[in-house]
Amino acid sequence: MSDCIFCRIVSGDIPAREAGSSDEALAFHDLNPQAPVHVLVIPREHFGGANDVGPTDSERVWPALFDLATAVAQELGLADSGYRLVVNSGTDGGQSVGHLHLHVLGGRRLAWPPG
Ligand code: DGP
Repeated sequence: MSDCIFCRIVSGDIPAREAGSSDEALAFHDLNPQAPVHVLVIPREHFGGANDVGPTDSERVWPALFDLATAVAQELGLADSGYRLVVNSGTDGGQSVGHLHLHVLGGRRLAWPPG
């Protein structure tokens, strides 16, 4: 989608600091980090959000996101100290960009529950 910021990052139109990639997914550092490590993992294909990954795509899309997220966490040294994987969905979930993304947050102790 040409008007989607994250699609434009996938296509290279908008620069991003890459943290990892696979055939299905791309990982890059968040522009507005909420932790010392804050990486976004997105599918290369456009899905508006969690609700838009139907049964046809789910076996391909979700494992690709979680596989790359855990690889990035390992690569960035978070595996032992721990980290959080988050998908914000819709208004109450705090989703601000309409392209499915998984947050990888780590590098400090994270509070729970979220405020
Ligand atoms: P969410 O609120 O869950 O939709 O998270 C969207 C995140 O995307 C937010 O933490 C800021 C980040 N973000 C928005 N625009 C850009 C961008 O152009 N580049 C990068 N690297 N991150 C962005």
